Amino acid sequence: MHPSLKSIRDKVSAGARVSEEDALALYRSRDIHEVGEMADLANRRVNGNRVYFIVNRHINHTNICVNRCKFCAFSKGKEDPLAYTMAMDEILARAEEACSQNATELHIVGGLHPDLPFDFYLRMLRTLRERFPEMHLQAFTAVEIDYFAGITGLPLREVIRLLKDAGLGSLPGGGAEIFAPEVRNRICPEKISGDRWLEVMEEVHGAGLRSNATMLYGHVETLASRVDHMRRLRELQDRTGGFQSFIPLAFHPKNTEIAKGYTTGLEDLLSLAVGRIYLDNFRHVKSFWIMVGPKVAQVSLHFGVNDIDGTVVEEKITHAAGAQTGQEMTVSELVSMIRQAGRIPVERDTLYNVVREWPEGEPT
Ligand code: V47
Ligand code: SF4
Repeated sequence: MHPSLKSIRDKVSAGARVSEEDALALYRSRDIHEVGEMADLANRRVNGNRVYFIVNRHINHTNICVNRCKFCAFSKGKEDPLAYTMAMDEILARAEEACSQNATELHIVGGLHPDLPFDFYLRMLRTLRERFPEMHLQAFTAVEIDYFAGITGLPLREVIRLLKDAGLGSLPGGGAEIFAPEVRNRICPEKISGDRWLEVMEEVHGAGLRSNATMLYGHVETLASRVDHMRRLRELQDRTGGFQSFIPLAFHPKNTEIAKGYTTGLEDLLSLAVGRIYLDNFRHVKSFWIMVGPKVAQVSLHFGVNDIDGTVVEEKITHAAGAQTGQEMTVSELVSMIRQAGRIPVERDTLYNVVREWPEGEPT
């Protein structure tokens, strides 16, 4: 073992917090076995052998966006022939299909549309809640919430209150990217700052809503900027406790303005494992199989991950940027993938209540 890893290992074994220097040393070591074992230990201490998944459906209601993030192949200008905005009927049809497949969550995110009024989003939530009262609505990134405040002139707190009253259940973790300004200004100069993303999340948590947190890696960021990103997440989580899961997102370069290759399996596993070790106040670390692929997602269950998202069904953001994965995973595929990894599959709802558990030996 690399000598600098020994003291980190001792901290992890003792359940003590690791420092930013430690996180950097873990990344730099590239010692996937050692880092993976530490992450596995940290994960199993809180989650045992259980691995969660969710039956959900993603809905990306529009790809029209006033921002032009350089890593984004999904967004289009209003006049682009590939631009689309779903009518309420199209959204409802997707929700209907999700309901018939026993989904418990709709995951709704879209671009920052120049013309849609705030009322469109409130109506969307209300209509979905009326028609599908059992379905949890996880919708709108912190970036979209900030945009709603901008177009209405309302304070953040009021925007969140109105969305919550209309049926918003929680927030996904998108839009975080990398907080450090020197990276953020290169990859998404028009996007809200990292500070503002964190401010929105603090307000969201203050309103009693939970959220996730992501980190986009594999573009122009440095390892130090990844650690800085996680430090800010850990600090906010210490204050609010409102984050449910950490999801590192692997950058996909196709059709984007960032000339980079795809991330490797080793980078993907290391990002998940270091996230688990450093973010000791996040209970859940999630592999988004759409981005890392089902094979790495499965192996990651031995590298600190305790959650695989999800059935998904339709995914446009990563597929616009060259993802080679499918867009849907069935429950039995998820269950057997988790089982083959020697773990106990648990279907969860958005807030990690157990929907169904597959004890060892029970057929799917
Ligand atoms: O914010 C955009 C990322 C995010 C690319 O909270 C890209 O449970 C890779 O946040 N290559 C949206 N990533 C998706 C997201 C998400 C996904 C799954 C689960 C959850 C959750 C959240 O996708 C964006 C951005 O960071 N993204 N373009 C790209 N070319
Ligand atoms: Fe718009 Fe989000 Fe794409 Fe940025 S990542 S261009 S904010 S849709």
